Amino acid sequence: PEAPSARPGPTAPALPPCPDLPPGLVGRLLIEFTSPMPLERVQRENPGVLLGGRYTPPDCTPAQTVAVIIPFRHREHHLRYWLHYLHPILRRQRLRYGIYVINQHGEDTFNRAKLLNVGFLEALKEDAAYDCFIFSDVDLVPMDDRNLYRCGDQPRHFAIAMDKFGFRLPYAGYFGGVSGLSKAQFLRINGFPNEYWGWGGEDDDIFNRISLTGMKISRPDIRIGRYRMIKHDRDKHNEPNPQRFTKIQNTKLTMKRDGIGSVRYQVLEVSRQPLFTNITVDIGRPP
Ligand code: UDH
Ligand code: NGS
Repeated sequence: PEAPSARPGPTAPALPPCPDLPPGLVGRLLIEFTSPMPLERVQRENPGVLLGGRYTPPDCTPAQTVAVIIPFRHREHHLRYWLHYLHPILRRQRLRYGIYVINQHGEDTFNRAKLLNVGFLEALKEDAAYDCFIFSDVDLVPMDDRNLYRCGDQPRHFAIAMDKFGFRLPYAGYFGGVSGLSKAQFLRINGFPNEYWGWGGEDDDIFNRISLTGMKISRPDIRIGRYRMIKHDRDKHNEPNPQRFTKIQNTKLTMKRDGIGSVRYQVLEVSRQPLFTNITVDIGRPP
C-alpha cells in the first residue's frame, strides 16, 4: 500500500535549484535612518526567519550556504536598521543564510579583522555547511537588492559605491565595508590579520593577502553596488592605529604566521536571538 503523500517526508522530491537570477528582486531601494527602528517591529515583519537569524528559501535549493558575519560593539541601534533592511533583501535573493554578530567583550581597543576571523570559525561550529562568508560592517545597508550576497570564483567586494564617498570607490585597492569570500578563498589567504588593533588598514591587509595569493577582486556594477552608511561619530576605543601604514607594507611576511591559523580567543556567550546569533567573545588586547 502506498504511504500517505500529503505531508512531505524524507521521500518528498527535492526542491529545484534556486535560479541564478532570483525572481522578484526589486532593484533600487529607498533606505533611510530617520525614524527609530524597534526590534519588536523588525521581528514582527520577518516571521520567516528562524531562531538565530537562519533562513532557507521555501521554494528552491540554494547552491551555497552563506554566513553573514558582523563585527560589533555598542551599535544596537545600527543593528536594528541593518536587520530591518537586510533580512527582506537576503530573502528576496533566495539565500540560505545565518546572521552572526561577533560582539567584542570589554572596553579594550576594537579589532575588526580578528572579530571576523572569530566569526568564520564560530559560524562553522554552528553549521559545517557554510561555504560562503559575507563580512559586513553593521552600519552599511545596500541600496539595491541586485547586489547579490553570494560568493563566486574570486573574492568579492560589495560596498563599492558608498554615499560617504560620493558613490565611488575611494581608491582602486579599497576592500572595506562589505566583502565576501568562499571558505576555500578565505583559507587560501590564511584568513584575516589578528594584529590590527584600532581603526584602519586591516581591509588593505586583506586586499594584499588576496593579491599576493594570485586572486583578483570581483565587484558588482557601480550602479548596483551602492550603499548608505548610518552616520556616526568615531567610537571610543577604536582610535586610528598609528602602526597601520607600516603594517600594510609587510603583509607578505606576516600573513603566513598571522591569520586564521593563529587566532586565539575565548567565547563568553552564544545567544540565539530571533533575528541573529550573538557571539560575545574575549579577543584580548593589544600587546
Ligand atoms: N564597530 C563596532 N563598534 C565599535 C567600532 C566598530 O561595532 O566600537 C564595527 C561596526 O560594525 C562598524 C565597523 O566595526 O561598522 C567598522 O568601524 P567604523 O564604523 O568605526 O569604521 P568607519 O570607517 O568609521 O565607518 C570610522 C570613524 C568615522 C568618524 C567620522 C566622524 N564624522
Ligand atoms: C584608508 C584606510 C582603510 C579605510 C579607508 C576608508 O586610508 O582602512 O581609508 O576609510 N587604510 C589605512 O588607514 C591604511 S573611511 O573613509 O571609511 O574612514 O577603510
